[in-house]
Amino acid sequence: MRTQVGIIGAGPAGLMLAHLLHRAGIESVVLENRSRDYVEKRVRAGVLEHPTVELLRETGLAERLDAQGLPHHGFALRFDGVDHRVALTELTGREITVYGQQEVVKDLIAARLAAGLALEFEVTGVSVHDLDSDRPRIAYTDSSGAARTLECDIIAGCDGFHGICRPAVADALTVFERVYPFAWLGVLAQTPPSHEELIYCYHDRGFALHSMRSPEVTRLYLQVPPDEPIERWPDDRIWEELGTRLAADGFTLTSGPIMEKGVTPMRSFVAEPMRHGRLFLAGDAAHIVPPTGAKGMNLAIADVRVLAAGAAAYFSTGRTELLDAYSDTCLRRVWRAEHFSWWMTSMLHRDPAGDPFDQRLQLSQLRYTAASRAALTSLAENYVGLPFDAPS
Ligand code: RFL
Ligand code: PHB
Repeated sequence: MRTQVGIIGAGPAGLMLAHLLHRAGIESVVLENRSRDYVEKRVRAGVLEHPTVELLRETGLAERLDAQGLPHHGFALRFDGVDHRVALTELTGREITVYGQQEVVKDLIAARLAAGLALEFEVTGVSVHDLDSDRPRIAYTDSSGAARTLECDIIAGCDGFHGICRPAVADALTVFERVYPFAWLGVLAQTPPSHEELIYCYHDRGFALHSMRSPEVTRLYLQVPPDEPIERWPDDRIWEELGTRLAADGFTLTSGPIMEKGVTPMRSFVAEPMRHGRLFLAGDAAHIVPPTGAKGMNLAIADVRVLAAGAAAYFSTGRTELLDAYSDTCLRRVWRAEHFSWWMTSMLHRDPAGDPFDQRLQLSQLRYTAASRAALTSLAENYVGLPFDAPS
């Protein structure tokens, strides 16, 4: 079997890359080790940056997004029980859209299958070979148990943080990493949001976040210790803790049945360069941000936009300049998002070591951010997403 671009992973990065390549007339095969049902139900990100939404619109993927996505023009920073609004649209002229990552994934899968293009689920034993040659190969076993080899011009490693692509070239990469002394417990609840906007809340007992998926479904997070067993958090305890941390004058938290809950570790991670030979890493395969800045999925989409443009230039003219610049181009945006996510995380979470000096710095930063139009504008322009081609 042969294709131009072999794509490993059907998350936002792999599926969006396949979509952009198809629009540029480039053939690809997407290989995913999970089932379609699993990938479509995996609850993750919920905030789309302005440039992400524009790209989905420009490439014909926004029909459901425009009908069901929730445009947000601001969010609240809550501390000392008081809200300080970050007026995103007033400050930047742009907005974010709340639309679940799995909805984006569903839209991308539907578009790919409707066009009759190659997307294989439940493959196993994926490995990459001959990355330094001009005929790199992917070996795998398909869902019927047959051993396959896919010969490619380029391989895209879009297989997330726990995939096989980055480890396959680990010797050639430099890794930058920070692990935080806390995690997020996330819940999805069948209950209307308690506030029309997101609330990022700093509290003595730890960070809390009020978000949503629809007018009927609320998404909430609590800072918890790393590796916290979920069994320690029966639903009643979750609602009680959320109620305590999110308490504010005139605010009532509406509870309801919890449909899903899980604990996510927090990490900052970048592997450089994002390319080795004919293997290009994109999305979480190359970098991770803590979720506080809502950047992970948006970065994955930004990477594959750069990769698709490079591939289009290469396949139409044989020129490699854009592909050669892929890693440097992506890393500029990646490090901006790394800084922003680290900054939001550091400002809003309670360090379990509880250093009083750090806590006073945090409160000072929160007060200054909430009171200064310059600081608010900086936060807002990073949050809504810097333009793809902005210098950074
Ligand atoms: P994904 O989504 O992990 O997709 C990788 C795909 O590769 C498959 N795979 C393999 N396939 C074949 N062979 C193998 N050997 C394979 N190994 C793995 C996997 O099954 C999977 O389908 O990576 P991608 O595409 O780079 O997308 C990245 C995003 O998923 C991620 O950055 C975001 O979810 C992060 N994130 C958020 N991002 C945002 O932009 N906004 C948010 O509000 C936001 N909130 C979050 C988040 C992530 C969270 N968790 C659970 C990690 C909130 C949370 C709680
Ligand atoms: C979410 O709705 O899942 C969400 C929102 C904002 C974040 C992270 C996650 O910063």
